[in-house]
Amino acid sequence: MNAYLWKRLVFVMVLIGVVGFLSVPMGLAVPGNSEILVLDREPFYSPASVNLQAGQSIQWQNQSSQSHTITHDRCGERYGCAFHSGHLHPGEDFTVRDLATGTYPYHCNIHPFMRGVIVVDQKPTRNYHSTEL
Ligand SMILES: [Cu+2]
Repeated sequence: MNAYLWKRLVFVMVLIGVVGFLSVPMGLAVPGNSEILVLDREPFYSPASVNLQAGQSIQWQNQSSQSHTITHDRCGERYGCAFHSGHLHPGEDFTVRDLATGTYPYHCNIHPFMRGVIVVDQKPTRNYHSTEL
């Protein structure tokens, strides 16, 4: 192997190493998805409690035989309604993105006994002095 090819090989190996090294922390920072199944039986919203990091989206998939809503509890108040799906028919899904940090209890308007909660935390990479708590 001549010197030129050797240098190219070293360059490529270093590049692969750098990309691999960077992709670990970047992978943690890239928003992911969280899925909740809507079911006919308990816990109805499965899982009923979900923790997200800021920037992640969340999707409900109605796998039950009836229509439901995914309704933030504060939608019954004058302010602060973060999400409301309307009637989600069997087989449909509903996605919420960019929820602010906080705790979001929600329910089904049609079946109020169906309850769940979403907790959105700060990204762990930030050194953050909370003013919201
Ligand atoms: Cu329902």
